Order: sequence, then structure tokens, then C-alpha cells
Amino acid sequence: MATDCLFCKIIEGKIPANRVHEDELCIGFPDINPQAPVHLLIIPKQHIASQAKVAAEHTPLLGHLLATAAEIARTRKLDGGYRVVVNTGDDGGQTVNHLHLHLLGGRHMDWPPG
Ligand code: DGP
Repeated sequence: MATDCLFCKIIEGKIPANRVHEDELCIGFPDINPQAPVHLLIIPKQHIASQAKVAAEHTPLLGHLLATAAEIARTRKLDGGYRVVVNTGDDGGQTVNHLHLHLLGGRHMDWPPG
């Protein structure tokens, strides 16, 4: 855990979040500022500051995060499709320095993103 990390505080229960998913490796909860009818964040319990800090040792964890996103999307019946986003660094629009997947669905998504 990183003491000054917002998402670590959510994992520790110091900041409330409606956990729609939890297992030994990650949790999922609604984004506080939803950009789609379904907008969930899936975050590892292990503190990794960013996609830019990912290393080979994280490979099983990253696979688990994607598999969890797919499982949640099936549960939410996002059968028409959805988007998984990993904002990375300032240019990538990352605002919370704890690796997280955005799972967005329930509406059509355009490309390219802004
Ligand atoms: P990013 O910009 O990719 O770093 O996404 C961070 C997201 O985290 C952003 O969409 C808003 C969300 N967020 C920030 N603070 C909180 C919070 O306290 N609770 C919840 N549920 N979401 C938060």
C-alpha cells in the first residue's frame, strides 16, 4: 500500500466505494464521475503507480484484471460491446496514480478518443 494513494485508501476501506467486485487480487467499483451508463474502475490491490511501471512480473495480475473486466461486462450484459481504458501518465489523462482499468459500456463509443 502507498500511504498517499487514493485508491489504496479505497482498498483499505478508509474511503468508501460500492464494491461490485472483489477477489484476492483486485476490486471493482463505480467511477465517481461516470462517462457512460456503465463506468467501473477495476484496480489491483497491489499498488502499481501506472501502466508505465508495469513489469514482466505483473503479467499474471494484468491478465487477471482483463479477465475480471470481461467477467463483469458479461454480468452487466454489455453484449453490444464496451471499452477498457488504461489512462497512463499526464499525456494519457491519468489523474490517480494507481493502475486502474476503466470499464465503459452501455452506449456507443466513438474513435479516436479526445
Ligand atoms: P484516470 O483519470 O484514468 O486516472 O481515472 C481516475 C478516475 O478515478 C476518474 O475517472 C475519477 C475516479 N475517481 C477519483 N476519485 C474517486 C473516488 O474517490 N471514488 C471513486 N469511486 N472514483 C474516483
